[in-house]
Amino acid sequence: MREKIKQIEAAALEAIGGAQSVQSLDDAGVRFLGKKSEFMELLKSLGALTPEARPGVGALINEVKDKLENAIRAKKIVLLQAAQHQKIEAEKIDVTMPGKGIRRGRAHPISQVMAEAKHIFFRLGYELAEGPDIESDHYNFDGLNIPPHHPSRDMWSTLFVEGNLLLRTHTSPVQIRVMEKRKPPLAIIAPGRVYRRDSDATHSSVFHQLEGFLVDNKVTFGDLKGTLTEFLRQMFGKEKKVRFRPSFFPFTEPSAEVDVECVMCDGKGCRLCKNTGWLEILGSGMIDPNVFSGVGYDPEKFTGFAFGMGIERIAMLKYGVDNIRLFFENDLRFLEQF
Ligand code: 2U9
Repeated sequence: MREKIKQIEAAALEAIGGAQSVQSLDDAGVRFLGKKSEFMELLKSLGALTPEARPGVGALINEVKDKLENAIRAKKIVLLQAAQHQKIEAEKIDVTMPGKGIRRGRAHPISQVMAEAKHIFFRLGYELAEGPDIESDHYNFDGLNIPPHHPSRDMWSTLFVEGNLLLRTHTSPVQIRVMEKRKPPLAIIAPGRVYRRDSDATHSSVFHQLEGFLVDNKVTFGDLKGTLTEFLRQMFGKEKKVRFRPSFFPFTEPSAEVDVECVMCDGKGCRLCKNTGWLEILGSGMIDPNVFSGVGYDPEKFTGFAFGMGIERIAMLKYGVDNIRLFFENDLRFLEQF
């Protein structure tokens, strides 16, 4: 029987020593010391021994049992420590690694130029007015002295919705609506999205305009020149020369286009300015008396100047962008440069 006990002891110590996990250690404990184990069977069979042999064998069984239990406890501590160590290793982070960094967004270049243009006029005392993108032909054309047969009304220039409704081709209707509601003096800017049936490298069928006007008694062409010169100097730089060229628009008389010295060659002549040394930036003029009559203003009593500009065009010239589509493709490699 002693022989048997020693055999079990050896086998159990080997199983405990070889256990690779807490689970297999517990299994070994059950196998060698559990209720149904060979070892416990031996304990039960003590009764079969002679009374003289019984105490000695009993003591040996208890001794071995204690030894095995201690071995299991010790091994358990080793295994738990190893598992803990492994977990810490797996979860270890290197706090000295550089961070991933957060990509910051920014305003779209068109929004940036629009905000800059608006703020120049806000500082000059202008207030903001807005209106609907879908307009009637009355506000988009008639009210602006654009005759029924004017080419800008035809299908190739204007996007019609239905009936007399269309997508506004300029923000001028906003100013008509303001004049219908209010009396001079008025200094208003009307920024917004406009729509035209034409697109190429420098024209998009959706683009942004900023228009504005000043109406009061005794507003002169000199006021127009002073205001727009100041605007262009703030937008393109104080040192830039500005020139006014006669032009024609149905809603202004007289009318002028305003050029700024070329931003790329400083007026020497280059590809951008087509060797003229000048870039056309603005349209402007004194508001036509017919426009005033249309909104119930007495053209003998009031005068005013008006102007309009395309924001995409200004952004293209300011930043040297040669294709308008770049503004609408939302390619981060492009947008991140602004
Ligand atoms: C009212 C009366 C007159 C606004 C004006 C222009 C000249 C002009 C163009 C610039 C480039 C449009 O975006 S663009 O294609 N605009 O040349 N706009 S005067 O005149 C007005 C506006 C409202 C009641």
